[in-house]
Amino acid sequence: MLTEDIKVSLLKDLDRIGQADAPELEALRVALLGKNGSITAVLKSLGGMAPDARKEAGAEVNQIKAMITEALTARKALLDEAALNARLAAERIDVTQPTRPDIAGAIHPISRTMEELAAIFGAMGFEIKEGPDIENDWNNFSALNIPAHHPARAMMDTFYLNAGAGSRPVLRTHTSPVQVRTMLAQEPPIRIIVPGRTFRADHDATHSPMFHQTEGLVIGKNITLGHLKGCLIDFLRAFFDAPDLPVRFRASYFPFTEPSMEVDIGWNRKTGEIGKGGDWLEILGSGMVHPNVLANCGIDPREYQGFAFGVGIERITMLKHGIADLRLFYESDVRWLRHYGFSALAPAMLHEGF
Ligand code: 2U9
Repeated sequence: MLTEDIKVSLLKDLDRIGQADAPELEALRVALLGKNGSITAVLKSLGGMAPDARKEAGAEVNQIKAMITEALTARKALLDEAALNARLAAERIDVTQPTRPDIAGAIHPISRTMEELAAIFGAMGFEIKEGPDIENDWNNFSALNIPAHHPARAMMDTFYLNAGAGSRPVLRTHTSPVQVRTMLAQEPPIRIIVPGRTFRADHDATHSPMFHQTEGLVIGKNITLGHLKGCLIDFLRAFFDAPDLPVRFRASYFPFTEPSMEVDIGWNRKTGEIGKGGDWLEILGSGMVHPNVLANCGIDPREYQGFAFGVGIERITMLKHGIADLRLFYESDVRWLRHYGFSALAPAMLHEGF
């Protein structure tokens, strides 16, 4: 049998539990049920009792332990609920407050153009893929039919990173490595666009060491130059919001496509107006994916073919919005951004036109 002293003390503790705040409650739990707690001590002391006394005392102490446990749990639930209610009251926000237009942010024109491309190509069934800025030599060059000493490597003014023996990581010079990764990872049909940051060691009014591209890749059976032309004409007319925009395809050379074509649009050289004026302006590069590139990426060129294209985001953004100097994009001048930026509340949506 438990001594009256112990019972009275435990019943007092029960009372204290009912009044405790959170830290006191935890202290009481430890003092009673913890490893060195008083109930734990009484339970341990049962071992030294005679069998009959142990049975009686055991029943009593277990009953008290159950009462204490229940009281601790109930008090904790009550305190938790009160704490939550206090937080909900304190953190209440007034959703009826008007917005503050003077400090509203704006979507950067580069982001806006990439969103517009996503909307246009999304409507044509393209998926959007992204990949790392730091690439290995194979993904950035070799897989794309640009071998070790090919002049295209020098042409691209590559930033090389220091690394251990054997490997030589690069800042990707185009987003093409993402297309390589995609072809290695999934079976055709493939229809993707790849927006992202790219890097070349070049810096003047029309070149930045960091710039943005969106490249596209379509791989399937019986994909032809006709698909390439239709797709790019539709893209350019939607992007420049000019249904009759003249588009011209001109033979060119890239190591990763064959045949390759540069794409020009009609404009007025004097006024900068796009769509009329009789002059031609080079706007993007494209071509049918070279069979070597398909084979390098695990796709049988006798079974599949496809087309690819690349567009410089800064360039088409400057043309569309009459931005004169590339460097303005990166100056983070909020006055400039307020003027050229776009509302976050009016995202790029194709059906409204851009
Ligand atoms: C794979 C196969 C083919 C991507 C292509 C171009 C043509 C092109 C330039 C446009 C302006 C780069 O930013 S820019 O200077 N790009 O002219 N890009 S075809 O061809 C690929 C890519 C990946 C696997």
